[in-house]
Amino acid sequence: MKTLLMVDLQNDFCPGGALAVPAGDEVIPLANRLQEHFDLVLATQDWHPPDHGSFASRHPGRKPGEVIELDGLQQVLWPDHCVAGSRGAELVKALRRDRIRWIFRKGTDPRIDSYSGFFDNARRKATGLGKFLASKSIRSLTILGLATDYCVKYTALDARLLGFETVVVVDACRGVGLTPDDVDTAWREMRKAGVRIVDSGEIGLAPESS
Ligand code: VGL
Ligand code: ZN
Repeated sequence: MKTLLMVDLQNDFCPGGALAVPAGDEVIPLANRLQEHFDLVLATQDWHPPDHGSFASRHPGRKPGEVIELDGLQQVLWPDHCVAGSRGAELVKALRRDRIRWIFRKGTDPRIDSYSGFFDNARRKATGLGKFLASKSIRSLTILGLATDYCVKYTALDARLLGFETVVVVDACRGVGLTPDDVDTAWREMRKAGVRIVDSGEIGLAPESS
């Protein structure tokens, strides 16, 4: 079954949002078109409590972009974003949603961030995505979304770790780029882990594989 996972296509990651990814909204029309080439469409949603530990506002004297230790892990601090139930946490309105079978929420524990759509950053808790895919005997996964250097990267790396054949659609992703190299480094790390990086033009052209 050809499976598409759309990562964090939420208002807060688009221009005007709390943690705007430059040109993040540009991927939406592509995400809409690509869905038609897949049998199963899934999504992730960053979904934080208002007092989430990744919010700089929870750490007096700290600013977004700084790195602290949170519950034993290195944590980049972010502006308050994707607060559960807020408008910023909603999937982008222009995103076609009628084909989304399930949305996996992550980052719900105030003490730990979760970039990957599979596990939180300490791998203490799973979102259910891995089990869902296993229950349907799905072995390959195509990923797109926001942000290349955080949630897309960690989702793709975990997919590889779990043994999925993993494809990321390069032109359907955009990165945060806290430092200028972050996005290039993310692509390099994904490639090194065996992720196949393709252009949207290559989707739907290949013969049925899974
Ligand atoms: C993300 C930073 C914080 C992402 C989520 O979706 O890439 N980045 N929370
Ligand atoms: Zn977040």
